[in-house]
Amino acid sequence: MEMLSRPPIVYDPPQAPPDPDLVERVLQLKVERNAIVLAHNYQVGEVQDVADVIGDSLGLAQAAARTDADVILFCGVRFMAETAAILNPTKTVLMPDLKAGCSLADMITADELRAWKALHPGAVVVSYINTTADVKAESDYICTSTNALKVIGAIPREREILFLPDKYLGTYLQQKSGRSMHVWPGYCPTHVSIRSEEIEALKFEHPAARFLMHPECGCMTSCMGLADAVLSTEGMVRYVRDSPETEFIIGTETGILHKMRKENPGKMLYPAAAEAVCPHMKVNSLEKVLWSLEDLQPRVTVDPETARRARKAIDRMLELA
Ligand code: CIZ
Repeated sequence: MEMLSRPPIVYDPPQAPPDPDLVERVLQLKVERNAIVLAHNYQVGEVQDVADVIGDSLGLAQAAARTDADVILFCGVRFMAETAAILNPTKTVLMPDLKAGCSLADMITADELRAWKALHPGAVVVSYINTTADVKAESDYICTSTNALKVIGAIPREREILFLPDKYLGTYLQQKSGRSMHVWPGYCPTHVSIRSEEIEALKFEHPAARFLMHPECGCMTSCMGLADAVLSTEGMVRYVRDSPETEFIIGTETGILHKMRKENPGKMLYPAAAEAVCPHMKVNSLEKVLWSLEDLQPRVTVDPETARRARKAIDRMLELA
């Protein structure tokens, strides 16, 4: 009965609307610079609201490849802008703030991967898209949470697999594919803050709510049984949009709720953990978007040889997807 006396959960508080002059100046500059603004699903609302495309890292990198804009302002974290730069070597790729890194991507370096490969000669290296360009260049395949099972399924069963860097996604893939893999012990600190106790309490308060879980969640083992679906960010956006259900518990970074709420005004969306806020994603702001468009800085570049090798691994994934 303890759960009945639990204080109500304070969901993400409403944000003050941005300065309309700032918004206006950003919109003008996009035209003057022939720039496209791409925003990841986890960006703050005011950045999403001035974006031309909102999506996951791969979808945004592909949108960058389709555009005839001269300038791509990538509002996400560094590995995402690097992926866009690798897929679009002739375009100017900017980020509002180069300090927007990724704790998960930083959990394995290219040197560490080379040492790991040396212990398993002949193994196939499958790297999650949350990796630096240097690590991608050492990989055979890149995957996203949308296509990881397809990528694993394309590798002959007799081949040894090194999967990196997320141990929870790796565990999920092993369970779903029935393949045993060597998994790097990395994790996303934001997704680790999502706990099964909170989900159980939310389900108790909202019994009709569907729980959508991201495979990076640290509570993978205890949360799997509670999940109605395990999905990537784009998978969650589509699920909420297309489902006839009206209540959802969203098990990923809370920035995604902005887009979901705009698209689904009649549906109730609860963050699985109000504290699942990525500090790196939140480094970007509308002011920094403006400064970046004004100065055409900071630019994201990838060493051409690293980009060539990383691109091979990305292209292998794209051929399968
Ligand atoms: O690829 C992305 O954008 C990430 C990191 C997660 C997802 O599920 O979309």
